[in-house]
Amino acid sequence: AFLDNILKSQTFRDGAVTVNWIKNEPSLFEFVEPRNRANKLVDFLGETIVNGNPDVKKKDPNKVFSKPLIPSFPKNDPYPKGTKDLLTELGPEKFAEWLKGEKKIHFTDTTMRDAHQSLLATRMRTQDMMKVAEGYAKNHPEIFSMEVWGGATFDVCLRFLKENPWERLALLRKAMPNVLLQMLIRGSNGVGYTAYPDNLIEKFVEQSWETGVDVFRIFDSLNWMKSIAPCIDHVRNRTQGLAEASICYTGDILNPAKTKYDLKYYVQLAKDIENAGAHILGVKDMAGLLKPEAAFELISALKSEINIPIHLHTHDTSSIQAAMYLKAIEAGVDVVDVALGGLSGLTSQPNFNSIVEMMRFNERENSFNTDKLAEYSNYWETVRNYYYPFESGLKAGSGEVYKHEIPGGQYSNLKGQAIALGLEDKFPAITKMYGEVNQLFGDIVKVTPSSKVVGDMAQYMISNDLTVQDVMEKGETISFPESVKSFFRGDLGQPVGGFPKKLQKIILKDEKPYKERPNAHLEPIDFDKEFKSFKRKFKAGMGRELLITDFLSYKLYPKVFTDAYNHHVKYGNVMNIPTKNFLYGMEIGEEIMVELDRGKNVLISLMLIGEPDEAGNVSIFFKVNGQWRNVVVKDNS
Ligand code: 3PY
Ligand code: ZN
Repeated sequence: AFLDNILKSQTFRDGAVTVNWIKNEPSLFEFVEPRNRANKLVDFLGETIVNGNPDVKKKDPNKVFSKPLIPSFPKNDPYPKGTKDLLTELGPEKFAEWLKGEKKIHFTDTTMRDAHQSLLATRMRTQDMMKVAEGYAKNHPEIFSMEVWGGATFDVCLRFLKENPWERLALLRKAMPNVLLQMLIRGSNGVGYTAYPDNLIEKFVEQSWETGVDVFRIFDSLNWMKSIAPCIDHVRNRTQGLAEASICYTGDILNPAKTKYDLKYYVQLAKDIENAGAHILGVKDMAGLLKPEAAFELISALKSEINIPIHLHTHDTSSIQAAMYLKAIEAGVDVVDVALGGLSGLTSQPNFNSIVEMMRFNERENSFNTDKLAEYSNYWETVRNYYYPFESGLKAGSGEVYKHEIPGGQYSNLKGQAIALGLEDKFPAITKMYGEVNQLFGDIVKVTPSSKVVGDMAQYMISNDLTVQDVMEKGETISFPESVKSFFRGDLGQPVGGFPKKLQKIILKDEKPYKERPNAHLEPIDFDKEFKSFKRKFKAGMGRELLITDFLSYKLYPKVFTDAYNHHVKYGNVMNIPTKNFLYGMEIGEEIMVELDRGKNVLISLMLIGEPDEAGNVSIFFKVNGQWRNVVVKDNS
């Protein structure tokens, strides 16, 4: 269209072209095309080229990327049978029995959820997963499950990646129809940081199943059965999936001085979980505190006391968790969580590739094609480069984790925050304070969202130069962080052994705490009425009908959803822009292909970038499917 305008221009035809001609003839830039989806993408790219992606705080101009190699797979072959087929055939009860009867050790691959949540601040984009999803499911149908959803991914998808988490799930389901897909759900807190009405969680579970989740790993951040049990019911009543309810492991059962969370405590909790109807027991070692010998004792005791299969999760923050798995496997655990090499280790899960090798010739060996697994590990290692701004900077495992007990996902976040704030030297002080705050709070279970409360308090105390003694002695004069007040009010439920009374009074001042389920204070959602008004409020902007899943996103994260919606109205669906360009814009001469719709691609090349004018506006020239397109972006620097 730009070239057409040039050819049509009288000035051009008269041969009166001067250096300023292009600048002085705005009609050259008037294109007749409607503002279609391709144009919106170009607007997004223009904005990113000039002002950067707002989520990328520090860009390395010298960074070079290599192209990830996608492992080959038998494209035209049907999917080999996997665990999803077995679940469909047997139903959840019989499936759990089958699993319990299996001799070989089974593996859950967390690469697409917890691994990048714990190493790359959850920023992995759908596109990078989709490039390998079908091939992985065809090459490795022996996998027990793929953890692909829930935890922090829901929030981050919408907030930072401007993707629809439900779309991610649906796409992965389609690409991996033969193996179980797994999610992490925080009991009554859903995929959020606070309790939601029961009927919202129920609808969320139902829609997650409808869209593709098979295994629901349910936990509560205080191990509170009153938050876990209703969620088990939702899975049993609304889905044909598996309720994997979890105990969150903290402390050290081998330490006789630590009596709060001892073996008896965990066995009782496991029994409560089994009695509440769970199909599988999860043991969620979110901070990687479970030591090898302790794992042997714990798993042995659980195996003899309960009848459902056991699925073990850990983080390799200490760097010795492969040893722990070996002992747990010896004691009879049924499934362990691992991440592909390139995204494993440190605050992520132990290395899948190596654990498979560790088990070779063991009586519980589960053999995988390790050459293929290595290709996938290499793929993720290369893809990981694109996400370098989100790396935590952690270089080695840490034995300190047994002191501060910070969960894997939170550890890398706190470290990243400290570096970003120039407080790297204060990081040891923050982690130490985290441990002290935990004791001050009565030694609580720490996992999202209770871990966030402890982290908020520790950071608050370090930045305000407060000691535990200051809090206890001068607490009336301190205005505590909102999350801390909310926790002591009872909004996250009741901790094991209750709240420390004196501290609770100091923090809440005149406010009254409560002991019922937080949901008792929340109005149920009137779906008919509210969904209708939601559709009126957000009509027309998505270019498609609004769905109940959109409504759920909105109810869980109203502001985040609204921002993502506005982004969508302005820029369209940015999910298919290649990650390099989504995060860093384009270089002159670069040509990219973006899928608009299934099979409908648009070819975008960046031709030139003008100098900013006096008002700071920059003209950027693209070719979109061979047609010139110009966007003007205000440089905000
Ligand atoms: C989450 O809740 O996101 C977690 O990964 C907890 O470990
Ligand atoms: Zn985890």
